[in-house]
Amino acid sequence: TRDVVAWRSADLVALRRSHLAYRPLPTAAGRSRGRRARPRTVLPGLPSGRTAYRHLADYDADMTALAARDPVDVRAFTLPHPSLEGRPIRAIEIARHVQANDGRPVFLLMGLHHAREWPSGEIAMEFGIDMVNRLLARDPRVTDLLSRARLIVVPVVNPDGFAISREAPGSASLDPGLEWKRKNCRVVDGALPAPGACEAASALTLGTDLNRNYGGLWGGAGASLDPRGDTYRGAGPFSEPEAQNIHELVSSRQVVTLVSNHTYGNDILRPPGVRDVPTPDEPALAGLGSEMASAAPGYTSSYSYGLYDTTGGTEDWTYWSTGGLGYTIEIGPDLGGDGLIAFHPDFASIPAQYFGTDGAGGGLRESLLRALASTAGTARHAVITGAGQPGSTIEVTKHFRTATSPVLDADGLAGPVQTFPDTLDTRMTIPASGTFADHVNPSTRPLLAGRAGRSAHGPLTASSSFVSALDTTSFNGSGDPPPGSYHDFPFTVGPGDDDALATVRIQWPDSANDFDLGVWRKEASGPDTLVGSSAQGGTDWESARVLPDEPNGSLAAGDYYARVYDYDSTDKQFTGSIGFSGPTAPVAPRTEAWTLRCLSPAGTVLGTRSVVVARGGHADVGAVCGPEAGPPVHVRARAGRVSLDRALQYGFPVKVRCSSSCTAAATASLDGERVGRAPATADGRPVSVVRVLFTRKARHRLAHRRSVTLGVRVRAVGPGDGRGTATTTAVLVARRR
Ligand code: 0X9
Ligand code: ZN
Repeated sequence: TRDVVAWRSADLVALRRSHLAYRPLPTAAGRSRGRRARPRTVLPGLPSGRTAYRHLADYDADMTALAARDPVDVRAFTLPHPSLEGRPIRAIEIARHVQANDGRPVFLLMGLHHAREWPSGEIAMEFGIDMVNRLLARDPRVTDLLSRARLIVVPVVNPDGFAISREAPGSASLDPGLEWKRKNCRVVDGALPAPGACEAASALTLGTDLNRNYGGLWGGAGASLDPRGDTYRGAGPFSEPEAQNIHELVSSRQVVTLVSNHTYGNDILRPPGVRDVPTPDEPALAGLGSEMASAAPGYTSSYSYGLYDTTGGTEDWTYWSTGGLGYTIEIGPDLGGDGLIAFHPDFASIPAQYFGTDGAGGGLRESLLRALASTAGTARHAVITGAGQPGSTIEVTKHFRTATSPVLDADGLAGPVQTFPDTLDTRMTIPASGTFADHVNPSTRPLLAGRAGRSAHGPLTASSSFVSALDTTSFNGSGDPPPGSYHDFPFTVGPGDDDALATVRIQWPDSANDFDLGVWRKEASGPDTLVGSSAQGGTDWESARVLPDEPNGSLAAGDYYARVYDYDSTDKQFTGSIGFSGPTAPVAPRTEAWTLRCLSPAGTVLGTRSVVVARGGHADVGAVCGPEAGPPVHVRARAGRVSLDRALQYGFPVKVRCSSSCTAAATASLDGERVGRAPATADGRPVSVVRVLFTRKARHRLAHRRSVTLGVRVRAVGPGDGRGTATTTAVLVARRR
């Protein structure tokens, strides 16, 4: 790209309102210093007593000292992969009696994915020190929380980048511009950096953006393909050891709450990272998001895509693949100027961030305490209880394949999705009491649960196109784009239309030009509503999706317009198209199980269970370590009445009654051949309805039948793995044709 430099240029609030004046991310470093934050005098000192930003060695020393000061409650450890320049990535775990290998839920707090965002590491480290201080002082709230939950702090995810950024000011050997380094030290894809290569001024804009390298949804919108781009996604999903560390950490622990600190913008951001229907966990995610935001003066809780589109961000893997609630906190306000200084303003502003400015006990300290309290409570994760020999291991695992986004090519065209194997594997030891409680994420991945309903879209059913107006003036600034810098292309959605998606795409011949795109809905009164947007830099395309207001609804009827903003164009030429897609048939909700095993200290498998458990739910597996099974379950089943046509499309219900709580699954067969199945129920209630869905083959085979009688077999599993089965028949009759 050219010199289109705008480091999160203007006031973020104004940007948010204008939406599109905002530049996703810069590609080259500005140099000037902005104004300084006002020092606060009335606030207490930070928990560490520090008055200046840490250097990398200070983080190391602080973690070592904490573990030495309170070895009962603090454990320091090193993540599996060293950085590209060979540095260890260190972590501390803080909990009452930290060494006990019990099943307490985990809150993971991280900083410094982005090298220049120094406060992101400070707030993480200070919170860790604060918690240890409070434990040692027997503070009742902190002692209670850390008796029920664990805190893991990884203050410096990207030590190579941070060391460069932190040492650049005032260093004799480093270019001062390196203070604004953002990414890691992947100077050449697939290779380790030659000594000194990452420290060269010319490498400032090279590297992979670790917050675009996570494998879940990797490679989609809001990430760059240019190794010099500020949001460069890297050579492949999890190609960077620094992101892979967090992947492995989160895969080996039950991280039910995750906060990744960044700067700046005073935001608490939650998935999704690109505009879409809300996640299946919107109530829980929004709930904790606002609890955190309301504790810190000036902070607001919002969807991640409200800032701008991202894919391959931390939560795109952690949330969608584990179900752990994940957030990005953008610490600190925009300070104007060239936007750079707000990435690490004067250190004197840090206490105000941590303690809040109103002296009312708020600030990020309180936000993080609320995240810890949410972790300790059981409303937002799942609990598996059971019994077994003390000293045995309870292992909870899941294997699946993680999918990237359809991987975009340099023209922004979607290529195939890539997948890779993923394993979640966590362990605890059964305590002397002989009973255990394992605090885990829900068994069904949100990615799977989110497929329920109508979130997929059919093929393009209609489209129209438009061409550039050639009469705009480039805006290339911040604040509200002035009239004359954009042009509107109207379209309508009729009252009878059943469109589940509209896609507006513009493209232009030369990526030296830069247009942005907004899609607006006209309102009868009041200002129009922005319903879709796309604003990148360095591409020759933008693409915005417009979705219904309700997850399974249709686009609201009305007048819309695509607004094309001339951000920086000399050619003034673009072409655009507006396409509509209809809905696809609803998808039945799916469930997924954890595999729980009890292992003897020697590693012998003593028992295995498949456990389906929802967020906020509880599953008891009974005595899981012995050969003895629980009492058998008596089961009755009855197939509901629905027409064959409907059944082929949506499945048919089977009502199940068990003599105790149970999870039930069913299969349907015709002439001894299986034609459909219902996955296991999630809630373990004695009475439940399972829905049998037909296989694709059976749907074809049965499509023209008048009627069909199926054998239905229900299998149920109750407490202590007690089992039972029942059979019934389902008679399905076609509507008269
Ligand atoms: O772009 C980013 O990575 C974050 N902003 S920053 O200025 N600190 O670089 C925002 C990321 C938000 N999105 C996700 N976490 N998915
Ligand atoms: Zn960041």
